[in-house]
Amino acid sequence: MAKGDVRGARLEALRGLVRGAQRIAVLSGAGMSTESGIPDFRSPTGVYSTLCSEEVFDIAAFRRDPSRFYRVMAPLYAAMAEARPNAGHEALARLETLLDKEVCVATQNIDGLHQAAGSRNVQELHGGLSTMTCQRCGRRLPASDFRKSLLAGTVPRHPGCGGVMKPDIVFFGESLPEAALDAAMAAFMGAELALVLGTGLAVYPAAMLPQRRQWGCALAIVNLTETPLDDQAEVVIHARTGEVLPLLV
Ligand code: CNA
Repeated sequence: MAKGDVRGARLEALRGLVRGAQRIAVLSGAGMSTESGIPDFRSPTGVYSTLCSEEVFDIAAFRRDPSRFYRVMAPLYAAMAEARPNAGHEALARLETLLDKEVCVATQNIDGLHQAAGSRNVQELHGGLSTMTCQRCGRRLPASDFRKSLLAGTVPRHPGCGGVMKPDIVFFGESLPEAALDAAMAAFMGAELALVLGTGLAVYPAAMLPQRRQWGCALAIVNLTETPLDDQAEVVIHARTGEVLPLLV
């Protein structure tokens, strides 16, 4: 759908799907937060074009040289520290608070903005940046304790044992948190509508969730660019989530 067509027939179709569904399972990605000032990975202005390659987010590379990860992450940490929920996050939360829908937001995002906007059932499939765990003693601490070091791009170390702190996010090569993945799968299984928001559906197993068409629910996609599931969806809108979602509530 062209940008100027956001208010057209496809929006009406999406409205109809949302209106008719009580249980909605959402898979969201980095595109949800670009309008909050956080770059995504794979867009032309995304992290992979401007900052680094995928390898920086590989767990083996992190263990070999955490300093590279923290150097690259400094501008992203700065962007996330400043970021506030945008109109898309807020509209999604209002599906629950205003329209009384049962919504599960399975997110690949690590920025905490769905929770900040008021979504109640958020499953962080790739963990979150708000806490960090020491790779030596295993203690978990709030990331805010290491703010100075994170913004400076230096390796944060545990104040007691001196071990390297790792953010509680899922690196390539690590497993997804089982409880979050199970809860997300259950939500998609029981949903009447699967809603894909701001993700290129290139990262597995998260991208698998809305593929489960045998679960029998309708599928709608709002993403700026094409996704591999576009031809399976009842409604596809190629536009910004911050523009489309407020028109639904
Ligand atoms: P991705 O592969 O970078 O895809 C993002 C998608 O969003 C692209 O298809 C864009 O076209 C689309 N997009 C960009 N802006 C908008 C917008 N305003 N409205 C609608 N669509 C838009 O990112 P994915 O989420 O698909 O990949 C998963 C990775 C990205 C996860 O491991 C995340 O942890 C990781 N990530 C997260 C954040 C964050 O937490 N905000 C930021 C950057 C990367």
